[in-house]
Amino acid sequence: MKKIKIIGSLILVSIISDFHNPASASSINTDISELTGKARCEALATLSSQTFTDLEIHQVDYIDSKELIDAKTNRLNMEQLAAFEPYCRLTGYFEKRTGVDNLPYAIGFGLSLPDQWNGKFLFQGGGGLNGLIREPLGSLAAGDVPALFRGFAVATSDGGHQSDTVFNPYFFADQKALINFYYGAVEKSTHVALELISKVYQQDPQQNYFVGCSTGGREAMTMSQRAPELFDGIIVGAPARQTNYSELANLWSAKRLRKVSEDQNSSPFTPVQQQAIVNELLAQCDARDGLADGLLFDVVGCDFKTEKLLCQNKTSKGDCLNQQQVTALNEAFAGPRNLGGEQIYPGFYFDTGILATGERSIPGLLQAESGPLLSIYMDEDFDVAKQTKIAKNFPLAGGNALLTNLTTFALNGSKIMFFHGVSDPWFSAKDTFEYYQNMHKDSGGSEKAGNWSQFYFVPGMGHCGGGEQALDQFDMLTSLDHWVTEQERPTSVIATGKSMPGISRPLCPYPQIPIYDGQGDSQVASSFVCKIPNES
Ligand SMILES: [Ca+2]
Repeated sequence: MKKIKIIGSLILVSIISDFHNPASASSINTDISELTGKARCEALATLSSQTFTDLEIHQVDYIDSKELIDAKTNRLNMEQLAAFEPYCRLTGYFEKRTGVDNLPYAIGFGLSLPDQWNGKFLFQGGGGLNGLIREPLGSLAAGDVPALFRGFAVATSDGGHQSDTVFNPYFFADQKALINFYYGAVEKSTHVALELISKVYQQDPQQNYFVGCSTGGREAMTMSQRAPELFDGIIVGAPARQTNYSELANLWSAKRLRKVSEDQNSSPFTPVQQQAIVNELLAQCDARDGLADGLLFDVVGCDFKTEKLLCQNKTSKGDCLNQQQVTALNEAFAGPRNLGGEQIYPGFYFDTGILATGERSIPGLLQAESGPLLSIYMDEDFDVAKQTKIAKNFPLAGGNALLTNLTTFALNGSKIMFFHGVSDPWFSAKDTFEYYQNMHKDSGGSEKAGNWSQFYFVPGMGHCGGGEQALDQFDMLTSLDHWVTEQERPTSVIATGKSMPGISRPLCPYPQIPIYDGQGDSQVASSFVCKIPNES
């Protein structure tokens, strides 16, 4: 591995071995299309500094061994790491400036260029409040083989500000940093990446893709809404699309539940009661999809009657709820309303992951914890007028992904796939699904919009993955790629999960759900058919 640092026109070789001086590097530049592998990677540092006046290449590394990748930080499993292929990794900064309070700002980006390019580009969305340049690998929704190791050139961005942690809100004070966080950084980084790719491979990508979850999911949505001709295919996972109101809903839900707990500082439900809630939910809704398997695929059709949990309807003690608890449970999941009774955020689905303790994913809703941004208000009484005002004026609100007219995106021939873990306690699958339906309404109706957009519920899954019992491993990227390049609309996406070894299921595009055929091995996906519930 070799590290090259360039600042402006000055080249600093941080690990000096046989690297060339600027003059000889320049001569490499003219022949970059003839170079491959490590030599091309080394030449890239000079090429980019000559091509972009505003671009500062921070570091160029040739990654020729999987040992050089931090699998834990990058959340790569053994299979994903085993798929390794060598690549050139570049990080750089552009739009450097001094912002408010004399703080330095820039847009940082990362770009991974595989030795064996498949002619395609993928932008990897960010997470949290960004601030970090993550390793561009494209592993999300890509099953066992990250996009980079399939040959995609993969880019990512720090969102336009720099921090050591992903929840540092310091940049809220700076207008341009906010604009970049809203949408500017990913769009501009995409253009820089595309320029670099065409210089290196001497060819523009044939397809551009965007895949992101959480904040990355919001970025993915934002690109479909604000840059409708830039990407040919987009995967939106659990988008942080209106964090101000989802955080308000988290706060509301946690406070509503704590109000009926004995000490008001924790969940009102004992572990036995939590399990009883999920058991009753399973009893009422699990078999709606044809099989009582612990996976609630008929998310939309499940109308959970919580009153069945009341102690008067139960014989044994300890596994039932009193009326106050049932009311709190209903209200917590129904989501907050303003003083006029208007719904502020759509609330949450009941699902098996609501009792998640935090070991495999973020604590589920029954734990009565708030989200990360408004947790400071957990010690106050919930005042709906005050909290709604705070949420409305929250600095992130300007970046909410609200636009529902995707007609230009559709006319461009682009495709978009949404997925959301039904047990996600931070952002509700219900909210993303409502957006999806409104987007259809405003983009030509469901029949037309269904030709270029799909929505997948992932039961049991927490925020972007994990869950007590969930099939959170799936390769949506292959499906999207086929849809874009071969015009093959995906019929299902096969999912597996570490928490459910040996089990596979098809995830089906709404309104279909996987229905067991009643004959085959109920463990495996091939025994299930995607159908609309209650249709033969
Ligand atoms: Ca089921």
